[in-house]
Amino acid sequence: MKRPVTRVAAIHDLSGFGRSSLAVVIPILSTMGVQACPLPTAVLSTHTGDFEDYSFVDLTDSMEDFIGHWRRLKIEFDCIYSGFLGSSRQIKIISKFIDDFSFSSPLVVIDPVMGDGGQLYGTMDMLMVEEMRKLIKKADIITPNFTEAALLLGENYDLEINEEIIRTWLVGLSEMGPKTVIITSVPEPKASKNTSVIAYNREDGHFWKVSCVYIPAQYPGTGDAFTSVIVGSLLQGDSLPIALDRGVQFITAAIRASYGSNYPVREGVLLERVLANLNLPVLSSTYEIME
Ligand code: PXL
Repeated sequence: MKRPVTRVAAIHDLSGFGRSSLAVVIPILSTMGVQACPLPTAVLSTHTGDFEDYSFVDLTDSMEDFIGHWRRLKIEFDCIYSGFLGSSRQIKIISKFIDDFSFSSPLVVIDPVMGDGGQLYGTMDMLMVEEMRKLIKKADIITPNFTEAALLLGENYDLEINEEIIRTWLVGLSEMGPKTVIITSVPEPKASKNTSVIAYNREDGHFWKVSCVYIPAQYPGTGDAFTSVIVGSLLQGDSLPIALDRGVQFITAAIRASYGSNYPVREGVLLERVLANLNLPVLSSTYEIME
């Protein structure tokens, strides 16, 4: 019997305060009518950006037992979606998870969360980058930000990038495994007030771009929110450019709601104020095809 809602294995940490990872992924997928089944990688009191003395419980040892139970239950997933991971061992566990649950042919989406603004996050190191290069081989779709794309490719983080170079990055990342590569926070040196999301689909050879106005605040969890909207949208049957549009429009609305009310950046975007936008039809579309 066909299930009435699609089902995602959501492999991320749970940070109690600061709106990132599962605290963002679950409400977005639920609002989009998708069942999120969390496989928590760690539980933290807050996310690790801009909070000191956070408390952290690593769940690496329990993950294999949780997965074992899911395997005995023979759960069928329509999508496997991973984000922030706590250790290189977790990457190996997820790689095996993807193999073990391949029987229902899930869409494998890997958000290689490792850093931002040209820097690795404090809990990451180059071994994680190495392991992430192996994990993305198994992905259908990856959604690195500009920093993570540079790390995966071993390229310099250079804000003076142009479209020709970013195309080579997209193709290079796709040659590492994933059919679809979506790079977020791509700087636009010619229009410094803008940033863009640029995507490549190896199967049809198309490059897509959605520009957005840059807002000078780095809210945590926006990458998690963006990829969650992409996952929800694709599972609802949208095409890649429409999914990109929906992701960018949602994040823009969330950042504007927060920035406009001077909300503390480290607490993340005012998700609760904009979640309902996900149920609106796409009223205006701004994607461009890059020829
Ligand atoms: O949003 C990415 C993320 C997820 N989880 C934790 C984080 C971060 C980014 O800082 O610290 C724990």
